[in-house]
Amino acid sequence: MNMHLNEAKRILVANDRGGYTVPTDRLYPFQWNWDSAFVAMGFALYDTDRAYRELERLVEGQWADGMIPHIVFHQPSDTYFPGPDVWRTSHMIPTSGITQPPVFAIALRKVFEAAGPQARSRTILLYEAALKWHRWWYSARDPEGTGLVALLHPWESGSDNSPAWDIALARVPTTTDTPVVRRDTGHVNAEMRPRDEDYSRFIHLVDTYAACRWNPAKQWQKAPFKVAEIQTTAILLKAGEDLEYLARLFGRSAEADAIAALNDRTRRALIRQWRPKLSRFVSRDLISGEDIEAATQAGFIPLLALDLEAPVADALVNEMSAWSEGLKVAFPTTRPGIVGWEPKRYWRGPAWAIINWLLIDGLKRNRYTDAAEDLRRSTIAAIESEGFAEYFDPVTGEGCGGLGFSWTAAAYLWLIST
Ligand code: 9WN
Repeated sequence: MNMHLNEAKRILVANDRGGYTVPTDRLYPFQWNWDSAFVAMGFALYDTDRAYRELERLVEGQWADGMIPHIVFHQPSDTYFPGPDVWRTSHMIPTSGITQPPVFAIALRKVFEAAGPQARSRTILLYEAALKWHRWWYSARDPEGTGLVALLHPWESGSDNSPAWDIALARVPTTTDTPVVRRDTGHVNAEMRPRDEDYSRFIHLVDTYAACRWNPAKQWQKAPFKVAEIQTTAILLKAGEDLEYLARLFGRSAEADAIAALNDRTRRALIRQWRPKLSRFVSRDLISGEDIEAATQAGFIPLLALDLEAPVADALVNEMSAWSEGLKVAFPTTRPGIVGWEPKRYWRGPAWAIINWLLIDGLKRNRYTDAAEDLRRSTIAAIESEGFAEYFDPVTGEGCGGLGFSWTAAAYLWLIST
């Protein structure tokens, strides 16, 4: 018996708080949106009932307008900042006021495929929640119908302090109405975390949107940070494909056609973000109107949702191998060696098992099976030697951030079974 597999399952049990899984104890004591989607896919491999519970508990936080928030505060805890008092939202169960990458429908399809037809009615309820959320994405975050969805807060990307935000975030003032009382640096080394200045800007944005009473149209008007983002859009498109698949399976043909039309528009928009001179895709800063050229992992995530033409795919995959050369663990979230690259600081360089998960799926979709296999093996090796860390220093392989991490455990379960 693989002892790492037992350990992965043990972590998911230890982080269970009653049908939902916290990312890790103390550092993240609530339910996080995309963490739970990855965790549900992990559970789908051996306990489909628990996988459904994970998604159902997340949906308890869904707002009337369709948004599924990035944090659901099921129970109080004083080990995390910012808590519900900072968010000032009005949902019955306290939640944050922003969202996170929509991995949910990707997970739902996988969970349903594992559970089989007897889980149909349970799946339909979650399908409806996902459909409502996808509609929210397009109406609230792409009101002009471009096909690319925008983020109004770096936390919405899940890649909080990525160099991709450096220029756009620098415009956001560091003044806050709410005192910034960080708790994260009491749990992990401050050098692995975003800086104080980033936190002031993160909270300035929360204050700004709370003053809009979280109304999407007002936020869109007032937002000092607005990025049409390719990682999120690619995830939304892949999730949209899975949603369309479920809609057809459940005989919801009008809904399936509507989703397909949104997917088509997004597919065309995403392809337009390819930049041959960079050999990757780019996001757009909607305030300056400029491309965001920072060299981050997001530029490769469209592999997940697009069937690329051979010259584009070859260039993209060659660029990925150039970034990975000489590293102990791929894939780095920032290109090694460039200004701004910090191999231990959160989203500014480290490798993350869940990003690798998306990239492996994308490489396979585009038939780069050897590259996918290399990444799969190196991720497994990192976890087996360092444990279920939040992320890994790509140069030394060292496990960093929080330990006993749920999505790393879920990713491991998936990596060894695929
Ligand atoms: C803010 C829980 C979350 C992940 C994010 C990761 C980190 C939170 C934080 O932890 O973000 O949402 O406080 O740093 O960046 O991707 O979902 O694991």
